[in-house]
Amino acid sequence: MPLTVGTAGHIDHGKTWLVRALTGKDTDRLPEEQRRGISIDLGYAPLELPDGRRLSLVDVPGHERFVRNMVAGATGIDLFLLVIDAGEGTRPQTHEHLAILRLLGIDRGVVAVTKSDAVDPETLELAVAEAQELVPGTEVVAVSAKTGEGLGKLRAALAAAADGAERTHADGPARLYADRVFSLRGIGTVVTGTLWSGTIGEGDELRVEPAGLDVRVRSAQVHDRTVERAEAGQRVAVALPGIERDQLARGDALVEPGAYPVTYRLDVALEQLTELPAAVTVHLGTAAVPARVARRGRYAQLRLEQPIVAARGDRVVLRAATTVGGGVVLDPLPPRRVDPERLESLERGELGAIVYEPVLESSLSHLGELGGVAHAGDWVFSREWLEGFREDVHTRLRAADPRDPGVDLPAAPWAAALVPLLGVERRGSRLYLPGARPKADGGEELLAELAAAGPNPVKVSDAGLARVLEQEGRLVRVGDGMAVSAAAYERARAALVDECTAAGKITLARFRDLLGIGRRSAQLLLERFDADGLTRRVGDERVLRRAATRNT
Ligand SMILES: Nc1nc2c(ncn2[C@@H]2O[C@H](COP(=O)(O)OP(=O)(O)O)[C@@H](O)[C@H]2O)c(=O)[nH]1
Ligand SMILES: [Mg+2]
Repeated sequence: MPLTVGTAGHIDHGKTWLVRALTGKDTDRLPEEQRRGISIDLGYAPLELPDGRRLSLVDVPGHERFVRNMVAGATGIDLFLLVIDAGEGTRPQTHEHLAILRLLGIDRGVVAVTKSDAVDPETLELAVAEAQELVPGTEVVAVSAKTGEGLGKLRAALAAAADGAERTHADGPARLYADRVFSLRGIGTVVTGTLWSGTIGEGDELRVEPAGLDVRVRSAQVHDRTVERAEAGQRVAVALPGIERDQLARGDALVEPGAYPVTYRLDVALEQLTELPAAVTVHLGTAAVPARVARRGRYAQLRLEQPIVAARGDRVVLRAATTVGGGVVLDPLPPRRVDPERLESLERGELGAIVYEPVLESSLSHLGELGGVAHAGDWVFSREWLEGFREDVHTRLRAADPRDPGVDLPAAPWAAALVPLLGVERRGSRLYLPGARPKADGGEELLAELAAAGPNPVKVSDAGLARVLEQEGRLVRVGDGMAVSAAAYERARAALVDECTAAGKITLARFRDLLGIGRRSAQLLLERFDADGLTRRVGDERVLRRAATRNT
């Protein structure tokens, strides 16, 4: 695929004439063809180089259209051809176009000082020197579209510039910003634009964002020819059957479903041309959206009036009356608060540095590969945070009540996933040091007392001790701060189950008589059976729950 050269320069400085002199194609006539539906290409003209290679020249008529097209399609442009009228020298639009090229990172190209036939040698020399100063490191060639003077040298200069140029189009998922939408009889809605990344071909299922409209590609065309798959960097026309022309507009993006964030906020590293106004128009892809600028030093958050599709690393151009600056997107889905430290890390590419406490990995996938972070399940977090958390848990465990030396599992959604990394033992909703057992001081005395009391619950003065002994399975607590021994509880339970199995039910009085205990004691035990899910009250009687029957 040929590299694309975009023309730039002040109006009437001779861009179109130069393109025609180089290629034989009059790009000014293309819009007309386009209106008549003949071509989908905007001012495209193929240029043969002396060595047989081909470049593709894009010449967009008119300053506003140029700017719009530049800020929109510039990722499809690999090289610039900046045209300066030898008689007029640099003009405001020369500077603005150059600034936009720089903001978009298009730094390779050639400067043509044209209309050399119309000025004296001294003026020409001055114009060339001025151009050289304006764009240091770039070859400047004096030419005339009228006489053909210098055209050979210009071709050679373009060839040299193309030598070092590399396509930087990403391999990522498909993304194309619509620059035109129209309908063709018998085909339906057609969207054109530069394919920023990925490929598009017949049958692909894509989505129009921000609308979230699912579409299916009927066909893809490049330079008016149907292709199997259109590739990144190419200008593509995509036919989308089944959707109406007004469901899509310039600025919308055609993307692989779910692959790109749709956002109202962009955190960017700023490049400023003039004092930044508080309100700007943000240009990203073909979208142009009004926004407020929340600035923090070299960074800013652009708060957009309408959502757009964006990705980390995208370049934006900021315009008010003219171009005021630009930026590189550091985070296309940032938190509302602008955090310069976080943005510094992002700018250095230290994606891991923005992760501290556990966050869902999926919530950061738009930022790219996260390096240097720890994982557990769906969560990512920093090792430093994990160390601190582990230390905190262990400190609290060492300080815990010896009768129940555990701490609660944190209520956070990531807690369960992290337990295996903490060097602790999980028992239900509590965490313990490995092997840690509750200390039951005075337990033997209490147990002896309970054993003597049989099925009669005994008041327990030390509630903590009772809880520990219950966890150890040595007693069972009932209401009123009372307890029975585990053995007595089991005997009472067995008696109840036998009776219910035989009689289908049991009353308080019957249970009391079976065990030979007081009414209050019987009631406490029955309530505990209810709480354990063994029995259910039906009026004055109790029956076994079905689940309980199955288990016995
Ligand atoms: N003498 C002379 N005039 C030129 C040359 N190139 C362009 N022009 C004149 O400049 C006008 C504007 O050129 P054009 O290519 O349309 O400018 P654009 O707006 O930059 O595309 C033309 O109509 C010509 O009159 C040249 O090489 N020599
Ligand atoms: Mg022109």
